[in-house]
This record gives sequence, C-alpha cells and structure tokens, in this order.
Amino acid sequence: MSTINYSDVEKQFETLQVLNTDGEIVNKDAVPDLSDEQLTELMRRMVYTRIWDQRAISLNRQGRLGFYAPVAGQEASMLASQFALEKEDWLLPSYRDIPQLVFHGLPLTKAFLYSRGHFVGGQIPDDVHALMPQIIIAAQCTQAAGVALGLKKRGKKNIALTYFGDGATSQGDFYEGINYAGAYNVPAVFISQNNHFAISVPVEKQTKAKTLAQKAIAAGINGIQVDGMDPLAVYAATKTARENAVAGEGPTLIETLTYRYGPHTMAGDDPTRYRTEELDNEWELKDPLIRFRKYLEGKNLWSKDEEEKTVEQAKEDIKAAIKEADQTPKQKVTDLINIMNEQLPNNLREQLEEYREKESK
Ligand SMILES: Cc1ncc(C[n+]2csc(CCOP(=O)(O)OP(=O)(O)O)c2C)c(N)n1
Ligand SMILES: [Mg+2]
Repeated sequence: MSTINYSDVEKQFETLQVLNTDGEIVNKDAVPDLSDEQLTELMRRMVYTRIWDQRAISLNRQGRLGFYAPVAGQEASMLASQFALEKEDWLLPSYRDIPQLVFHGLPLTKAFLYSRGHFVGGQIPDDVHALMPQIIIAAQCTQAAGVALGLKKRGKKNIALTYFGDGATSQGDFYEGINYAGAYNVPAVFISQNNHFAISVPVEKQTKAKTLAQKAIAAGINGIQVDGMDPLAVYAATKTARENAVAGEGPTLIETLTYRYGPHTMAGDDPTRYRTEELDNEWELKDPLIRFRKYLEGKNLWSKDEEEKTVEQAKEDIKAAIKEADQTPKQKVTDLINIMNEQLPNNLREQLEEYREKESK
C-alpha cells in the first residue's frame, strides 16, 4: 500500500524570496520585470501607506475614525500584489485591505467614510472594479470564485483577486471557494496573508499543515508560499498567478508570510497578551520598507528627499480627505432604508415614515 505522506507534499512548498533583509537579490531568476519608474512607485506606495497607517491610528484615538485594522508590516504583501493587477481586474478585499482598495481606485475620503460606518464609504464608484471590504471571515473566497466565473463566461482577459488572512483558511468558505474555482477553472487568485495570528490565535493552532499554500493541492490548483516582507517576491508570484489565470491555466493560492506590527484592530485587543517582544523584534528586522529602501538606494532610485516628499504628500492627502469626510452630510436612517431596499416591506415602510417625521424636526 502506498499512502502518500503529507510531509512529502509539504517539502515541495519552499518560500520564494527575491530580496533578502539586506536588500540584496538572492534569486536572480525570479526578479520581476519592473521598470525604474515602477520600482520607485511601489516604494512610494509602501511609504505612503506606512504614514497613512500611523495617521489612521492617531485619528482613531482622537475619535475621528471608526473601525480600523492596522496594516504596518504588511505593506509588501498588500501593495506589491495589488501592483500586479490591471485596472479592469476585480479586487475582493477584507477589512484590513483598504490600501489595495485605494490604490485600485477608491478615493481616500471613501476609505475614511467606510471606517466611520457611513454608507457613502461602501458605495464603490462604477469604474473601480472592487467589492466592499468583507467582514465575514473567508466569505470573499466564494465570492471571488463567482466573480471569476462571470469574467470567464464573458470572455474577459481579467482576474478576480481576493485577500484574506491565515485564520480564514480554517473556514468552510475558503475551501468551497478554492474548490469551486478549481472545478470551473476560473481566473481567480487567492492571497492568504499569513500574519501568523487570527486576532490572538497563532496559526499553529489553526492547522497542522506546515504551509497554507499546500492547501491548493487538494483543490487541484496552483499554490505558492512567498516571503511576504519581500515586495519583489510578492509581485513576481502575483504577476505569474495573474498571467496563468488569464491564459486559462487556472487559479492560484498564494500564501504571503508576513506580520502586523500593531493590534488586530483599534477596538481594543492588546497584542502583548498573545505575542512576545522577541517575536515582534524578529519580524521588524524583516521589514519590507527597510529592505526595499536599501535595494533602491543601491540603484540610485531612492533618496531622503524622495522619502520626505512622499511623507508630505501622504499627510496632505489625508488631511484633505478627512476634511472632505467631515463635510459629507451625516447619514440618516431613512437613507439606509432607501439604499438597502428597492421595494419596502410594510414594516420598513412604517419605519421609514417614522424616521422621516423624526428627521424633519
Ligand atoms: C465568520 C466569522 N467568524 C468570526 C469573525 C470574527 N473575526 C474577525 S477578524 C477574525 C480573525 C481573522 O484572522 P485572519 O483570517 O488571520 O485575518 P487577519 O485579521 O489576521 O488579517 C475573527 C475571528 C468574523 N468576522 N467572521
Ligand atoms: Mg491573521
């Protein structure tokens, strides 16, 4: 009897790394084809997002933002993957993936309104191919399979790319999504950002599998694990997955090994209760901005001046977007009822009248 031992499969999932922590190329064959302008733009986006994250945390503490899930540490995983997309590709983000949504075209003001729970923040402009951030863990996996099936049926040369966490790979929707995408051979890319914790639960408690990428095998789809702190590895893997999907070669599951420096959300979890300082320090040494900055400085593509300009630009944009968010009319209960329902059942019609009355006072 020859049962295949799972460890034989696991061994095949080596972590793809292109840039090491010192910003040196360690895998020449995997260096993606990016122009100097593109490399600089990717660095700009990562620096911009780090500043935005800091500002968002402080605005949240001042009570000027609502729900916010910090992203520092995950910039390469988030932004280098989105960088591989075309404008017409569809993005299905989770609550943490707001930077990708904004670089895919969502105005920053809407991102802030979303954080405040304002419906305008959830109204994605028609020319932005994205769904609202998903709060239900892994629900975007089945949705991505469906969106990708639609693209395939319409003969579009585009993909649906979805982001979710390590914890999400324990959910039924994740398995259903990758299985369906495989069965219908749709152009979907699934990115599991393994930041090693689902709120306080470490990934080792989620699964016995050594990698999350290997879960692709049972669904009959491609799988790869990448160093998620390495923008070049993340970009290379996503670009290849996109090309394969568009060529009809099926979906890919990408696992990015990453870390969030901050808390799960600003709602009150205390990471010191479930993570050690040693672990935090270990990951901060792998920081994506540090290694990419070193790499670009070595190519004369990044300078202190460029860094400062980017920081200033981020601060200015955030200030303007918050001002615009403040000026957006407050949402009313009647707005919510009307936006959510094309036809009103009797009970809601009664409530609509009741609130119209209250709001007119
Ligand atoms: C179906 C469902 N169960 C539970 C929750 C509560 N919840 C919110 S975030 C989270 C952890 C998710 O962890 P992970 O998938 O690793 O993503 P991360 O937040 O680390 O990016 C949980 C359990 C939820 N939103 N949806
Ligand atoms: Mg996680």
